[in-house]
Amino acid sequence: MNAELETIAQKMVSDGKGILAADESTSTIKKRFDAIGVESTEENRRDYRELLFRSDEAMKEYISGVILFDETLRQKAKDGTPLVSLIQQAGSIPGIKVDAGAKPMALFPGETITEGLDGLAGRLKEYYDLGARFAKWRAVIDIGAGIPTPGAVAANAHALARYAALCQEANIVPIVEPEVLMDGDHGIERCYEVTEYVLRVVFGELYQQRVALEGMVLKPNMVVPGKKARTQASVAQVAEQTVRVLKATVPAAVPGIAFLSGGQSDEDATAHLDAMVKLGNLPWKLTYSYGRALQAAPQKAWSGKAENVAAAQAAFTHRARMNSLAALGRWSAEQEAKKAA
Ligand code: 5MM
Repeated sequence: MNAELETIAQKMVSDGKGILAADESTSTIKKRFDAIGVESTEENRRDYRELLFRSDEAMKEYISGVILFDETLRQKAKDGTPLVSLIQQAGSIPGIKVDAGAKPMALFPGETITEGLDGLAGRLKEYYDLGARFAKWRAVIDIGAGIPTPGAVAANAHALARYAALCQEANIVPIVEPEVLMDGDHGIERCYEVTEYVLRVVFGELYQQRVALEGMVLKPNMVVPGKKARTQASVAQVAEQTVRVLKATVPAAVPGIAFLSGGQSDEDATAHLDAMVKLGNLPWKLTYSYGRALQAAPQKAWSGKAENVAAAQAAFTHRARMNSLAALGRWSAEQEAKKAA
């Protein structure tokens, strides 16, 4: 096993630290900026991400690594410092999203296949030279009438495993992200069933493609009911079902599991993580790799105005601190309310 990969993977999930998913592609960041009335120009995207990476306490204490979009990996801060250097100076690890997005899958109506394997070996070499030490690839699995199908899950799992193998060969730790979406009106049982199936297929493919589990990080969804489900679940139910499915499917050799937030409210994402860690007796570290649940508050506070930078940094630091406490199993609703006030 490659010791460098193992060391990086362990650092990504070290105690009380988690990952900031700031890898929104151009179309996704436009949607986020539209929501706060900010034009999505290269300069605005730079200014926004720069304010996150210059949030000293958050970056040094709570953020082990940042997933970047290609543009950001090459961008410089206002004063000319590469954004990658800001992340490194804080002791955090730069990472890169390398998939080319989920595209409609031929002959599988309503399902997608994530693209981006062509030429990936060459891109990974360049990304390593630019400072990236881990990467991310997201497969998207939707739940609906007759979906997901075994064919689409197999194709996505195969692509995830081929990506992970290419990363490890390039000395880059792969984050393997099979996201079962929480859209729809299905119950928590259906989410459990699909998540179990997807994880079993993904780990089968990782084995076939010779991926060293010690040198990767899993980024899964939590087991939750669909957003439109009539019966929502308690924090305890989500925690129990999620840990149960992970124990059933994820080998102990995986150093850590860093969840996506998937559209949960900021506080739900924190409370669920905290409740899982509090269950204890886990073979891997559990932490966060949140996009929306870490950034919704700072985006709103910033709203594109230079005079709001300090408020946005405070909002980001607060969410990062709350999630850090959750990853340690030390978060409480009282603490959240007190700090927010
Ligand atoms: C930050 O959003 C990531 C990139 O999305 P697109 O490729 O669609 O632009 C996304 O993959 C993200 O890393 C994960 O879904 C986790 O983010 P959330 O918001 O679910 O925590």
